Amino acid sequence: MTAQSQLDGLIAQLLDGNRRAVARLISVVERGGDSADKVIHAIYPHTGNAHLIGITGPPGAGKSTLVNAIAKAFRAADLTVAIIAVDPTSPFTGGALLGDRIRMSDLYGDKGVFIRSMASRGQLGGLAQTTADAVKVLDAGGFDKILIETVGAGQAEVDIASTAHTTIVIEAPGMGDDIQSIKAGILEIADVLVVNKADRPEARNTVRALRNMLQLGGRSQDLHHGRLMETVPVDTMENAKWEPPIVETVATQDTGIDQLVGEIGRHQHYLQTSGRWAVREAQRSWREIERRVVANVLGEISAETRQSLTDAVASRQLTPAAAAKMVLEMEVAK
Ligand SMILES: Nc1nc2c(ncn2[C@@H]2O[C@H](COP(=O)(O)OP(=O)(O)OP(=O)(O)O)[C@@H](O)[C@H]2O)c(=O)[nH]1
Ligand SMILES: [Mg+2]
Repeated sequence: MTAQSQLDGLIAQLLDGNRRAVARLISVVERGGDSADKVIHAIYPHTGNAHLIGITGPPGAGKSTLVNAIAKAFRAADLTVAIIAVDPTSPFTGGALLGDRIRMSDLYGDKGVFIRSMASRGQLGGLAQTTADAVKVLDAGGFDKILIETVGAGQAEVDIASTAHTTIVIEAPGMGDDIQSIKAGILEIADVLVVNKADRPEARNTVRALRNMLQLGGRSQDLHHGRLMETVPVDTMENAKWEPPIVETVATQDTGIDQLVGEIGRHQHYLQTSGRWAVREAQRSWREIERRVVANVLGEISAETRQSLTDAVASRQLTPAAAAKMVLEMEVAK
């Protein structure tokens, strides 16, 4: 059997709901290259049905425990669930996240659940791209809900979270100064805020800090170029507005999970009824085009060329614009 017909067979099985095909095709897209492109090309028309849910927050906040609890709640509602645990800080898969797998073990053996760990292995386009491709495989595989867990570690988690329709930002009390631990930028991507470990007394402070930050940030959402959007009719404003709720949970005891799952459902409903679902799809599409353009152009540049251009710009011998032009000309000359 040729590699091509083997791939075709796997793709047919995937679209038929075969779980083994899911795992094998994720490995193919993880490796990248022509086979990955072929897979994505074949499955792309079959994607766009899953609800993608990003879960991010600082290390140890309880993301995996919460993902486990959310997945169980979806399963109870007879929805199929895929979980991708992404660790941008680790170059390895498996090892670092093994703990997660064990914690999620009560979901093992359930054919309606698929769990996969991913780490950054220097892929072209980066982990965000690999994750987006794995999500496509899962989407085409027919999973209703795709949960993407990413540890909060700089820009990476913002990228990966923005792959989702609904982004859940988890905080936990006692992780240093409450406000300091909540990074700027993270609140902007949050559709639902969770204060986990609500069994701890300090959780009250975390909730209060988040509420204050939301109120401060919330006002600017009504501003456009610094002016209030008075021209927008009130009913449209109401429709277009989503106030991120703050949900308190004790993931280890399944406390607050019903409310959290309710808010996730409410957000999905909001996206669909306000027209925002299409807006997010468009944003996601453009971000991916952009990411691929950059990866395609820069991926071919050698480390030496990169270094010499960087040095020339840093030492003011070349402007950033001139360097960019040279990179693009190298691309055209290929
Ligand atoms: N007291 C308390 N402990 C919790 C709660 N949720 C999770 N934990 C514990 O917190 C620790 C970290 O939980 P994880 O679910 O692994 O956290 P995580 O955010 O996935 O961690 P990383 O993936 O390593 O960043 C574990 O020991 C959990 O049992 C909670 O609601 N209350
Ligand atoms: Mg985890």
